[in-house]
Amino acid sequence: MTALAKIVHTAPEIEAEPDLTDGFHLVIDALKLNGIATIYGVPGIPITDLGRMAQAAGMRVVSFRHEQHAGNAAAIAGFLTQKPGICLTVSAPGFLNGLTALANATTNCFPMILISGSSEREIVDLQQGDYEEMDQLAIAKPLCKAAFRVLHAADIGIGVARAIRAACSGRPGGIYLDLPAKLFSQVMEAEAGRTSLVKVIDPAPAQRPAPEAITRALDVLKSARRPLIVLGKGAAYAQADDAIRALVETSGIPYVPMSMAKGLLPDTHPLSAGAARSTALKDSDVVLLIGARLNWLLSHGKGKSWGEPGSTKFIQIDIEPREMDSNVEIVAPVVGDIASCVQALLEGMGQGWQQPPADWIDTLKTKREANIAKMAPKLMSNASPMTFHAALGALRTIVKERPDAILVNEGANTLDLARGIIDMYQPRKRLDVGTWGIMGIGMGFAVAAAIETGKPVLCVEGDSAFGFSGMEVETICRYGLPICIVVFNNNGIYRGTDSDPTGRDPGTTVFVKDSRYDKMIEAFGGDGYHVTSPDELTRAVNAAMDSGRPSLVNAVIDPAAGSESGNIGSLNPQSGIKKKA
Ligand code: ADP
Ligand code: TPW
Ligand code: MG
Repeated sequence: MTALAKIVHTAPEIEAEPDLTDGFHLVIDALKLNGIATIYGVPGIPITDLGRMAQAAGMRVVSFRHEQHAGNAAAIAGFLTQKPGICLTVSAPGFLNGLTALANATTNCFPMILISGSSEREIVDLQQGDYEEMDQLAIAKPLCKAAFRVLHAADIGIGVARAIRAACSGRPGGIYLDLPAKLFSQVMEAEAGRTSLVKVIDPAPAQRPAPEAITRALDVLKSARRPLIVLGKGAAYAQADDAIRALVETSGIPYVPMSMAKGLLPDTHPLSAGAARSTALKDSDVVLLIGARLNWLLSHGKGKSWGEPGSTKFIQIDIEPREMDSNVEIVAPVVGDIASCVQALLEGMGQGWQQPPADWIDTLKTKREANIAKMAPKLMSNASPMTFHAALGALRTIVKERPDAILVNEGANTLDLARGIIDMYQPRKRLDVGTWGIMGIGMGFAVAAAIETGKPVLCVEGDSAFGFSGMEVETICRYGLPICIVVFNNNGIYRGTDSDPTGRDPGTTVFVKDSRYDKMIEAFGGDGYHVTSPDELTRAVNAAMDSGRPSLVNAVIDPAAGSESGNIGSLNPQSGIKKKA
């Protein structure tokens, strides 16, 4: 329990009053009771003292420069720890700044709680123009998994408990908790306050699959000639690493990891078909999805990427029943938590399990080796300015030598190429733009990754991507975090070669040429490096990571090397108006 407010009496004849507590302390006590040790946020009215008191009570309170980054930090803390990450903001504008992160957390199935102070209900509801007036609860609702407001100090315990359970149980997601300013100063007896708190028991209960769902799934899997497992970030989140590895190895079924599932098994595993992804998807006849949705990232389970219509049967493991049949028919839905479902499949396979046909394994192996061989010379070029491939070839070696470092990655070419080129070796080491392909997660994810895991962090950032959260380098320096940011500086978005056809302004996708992002971190006492070749890049990143200090490497990339929208140029609409010949 934190220090409790005490009424000081000067008149001895008055009977001693009981110890008191208040809304501030109850919020802190409720979080601590539930094992939540860190708050990410931005201070201001009415939550400035909440942050101070939480710090005084031993919580880690990490103050950012913008709420979106604090929110992203909270979201990825949730992904890494299975406990909801907490983001704390002020009312209206701070709340709105945090909301993007809350919505993104919900979209990605990360457990997080956005706690925002808010203005007085009476004034907000009559729209009388309070300081930072906004009906925050109503605005948050459609953008998160659940939203709650607490009006009485005595309800703080139950409010926090509801938020935690809602964030973690079933499909995880973002929760909004609205705390009006008046709540914080409400006083109640300390003992009553203590008993009002709730320690959430089993916040994410196991959800065991129905035995008949397991039998059905195994029957479909046994009928396969060309089976494939797709591992998604739900599988990474579930922390069922040993069971998943056992399932892959016992079944002998090749697998493809989605980007944040990379490293669940090492990308160098003989059954990894990551480097033969297109062939694996197109030619497979039965696909077992584990914590991966058939959304745009898997071409909705149909079309060219999946071969002839109807040629692929899907088995899906997911905790969310409504995910089944979302895009195509799921012939064997397995609803439950991944640990239980994978365990049940393993048990069902038993002794007599038949390995998949050797020709399928060989096809994928041959394709994988051919693709790797085709890529190899590109990764070894020492040309200056660097291509994406050459720079990523250097970073690939560094990650191989430092497999416990966490890789944060965003950009377009910088993202798509890094995902393919940099092998991961351990679970939950690759954090990226996720389901929305959102730019701006970089520094928030990096800060939380460093704080939650204590491991070194390597951020591989497009120059545009970095700009969305770049001011947080000050936060990184202030907390002295072991984060090395590499900015892939190609002078712009996708490429640095665009121009304004009228000649008036810079092109819409280009930035100031030859910018020195390394000087940004130097302004705050971090270490800047400026490199133009893969050898220099290797030396700089190794030095930065050895030092464990906040560092930023400005890596000059050929402005002409990138392609429009990276790998997803086909999603870019084209003008329907044809130019006259
Ligand atoms: P990816 O982008 O890597 O393909 P998605 O975010 O699309 O992954 O899918 C993750 C899926 O994992 C979601 O449908 C979510 O419901 C599911 N999920 C998350 N945690 C669990 C869990 N513990 N057990 C089962 N399913 C889970
Ligand atoms: C919140 C649209 C997708 S990728 C990208 C933008 C602006 C930046 C690409 O340039 P970068 O990478 O980072 O320099 P590179 O290597 O190709 O040069 N706003 C948000 N999210 C998205 N996805 C965008 C805009 C976008
Ligand atoms: Mg760029």
